Amino acid sequence: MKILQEPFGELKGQAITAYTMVNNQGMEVTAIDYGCIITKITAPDRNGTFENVVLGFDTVDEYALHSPYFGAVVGRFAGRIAGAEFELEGKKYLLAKNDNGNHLHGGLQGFDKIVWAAETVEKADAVSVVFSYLSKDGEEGYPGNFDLKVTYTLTDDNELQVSYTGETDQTTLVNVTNHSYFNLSGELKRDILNHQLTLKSDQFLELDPHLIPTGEFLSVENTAFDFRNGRKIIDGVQAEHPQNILAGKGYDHPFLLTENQGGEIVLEDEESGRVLTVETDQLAVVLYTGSQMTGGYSVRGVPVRRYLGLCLETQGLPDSIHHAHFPSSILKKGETFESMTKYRFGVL
Ligand code: FUC
Repeated sequence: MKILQEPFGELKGQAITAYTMVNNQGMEVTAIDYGCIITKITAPDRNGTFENVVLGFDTVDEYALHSPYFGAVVGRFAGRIAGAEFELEGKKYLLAKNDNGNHLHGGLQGFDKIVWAAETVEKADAVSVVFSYLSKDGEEGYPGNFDLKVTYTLTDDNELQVSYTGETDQTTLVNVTNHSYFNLSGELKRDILNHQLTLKSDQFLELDPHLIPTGEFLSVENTAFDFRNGRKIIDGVQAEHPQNILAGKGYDHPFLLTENQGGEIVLEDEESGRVLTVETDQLAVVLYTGSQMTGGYSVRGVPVRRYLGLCLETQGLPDSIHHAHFPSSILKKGETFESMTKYRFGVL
């Protein structure tokens, strides 16, 4: 197994580097130090043909210009915070209103838009790239110096492990995830409408028209949100459920996971035979079916359109700070934030 390093252009005079982890099966994962963005993942289809299964660009300029968080680590707080403000230990904090008067994915210059320090680790059965960043007290309005490490590890079982470890010197909010858009057809040959998803989840969060949680947990029973026995993404696009319609015909919802690290998220593409199994220690996964991707640019020659990829954002609950009954996303001084998600690529 090995890691290749290559220049990936410059952004505002800063050199960007691409790290490609390669395992003995021939699988490759490329990540850049700008936004910890995963630009490419090659995975075998049922005939053993390796093709790229995520949306990404080959130049950093395209990321800076167009990217709806393709492959990036989002934070300090992934998802939305209503009104772009919150109170913590009696103090009010104001954040960027970058989404309909609300705060989204860490603000104007979130973790997806900064250059991280990188280190590589090579072992016999796994290779890793460790990205680190110190988000200063007050950056994007958040309190506390928050030190975060993101480790991408590729194993010889075609598994990509993403782990996060963070510490703060003041009470703050933390919710981080990876925002990869998957498309298992290979090289974006088809959209994701016929991808089959299985989720161990009985409940999802109700959203208001600006995609802010109302505070209600809805049952998946008898809706297109019931993925417990597997269903195609197209079901939610065609569904009359007001929550599917409000998400731009599809899904943009946090699902509460009933199990962790037990095959809780499985995405399949019948035609290529590819299967992605996602396992996490996080309590929820946001399923976003790319309904806001209206286009005007291309991804490696493929015009961007809705449903070209889907995100499986493992994380805590959005806007948790405004809902006392949601599990907290508060991190205090002396505590360590830890999170791990594994993406295993196999075949049917
Ligand atoms: C997802 C969604 C959002 C948004 C963004 C690009 O996480 O929850 O609605 O459009 O990504």
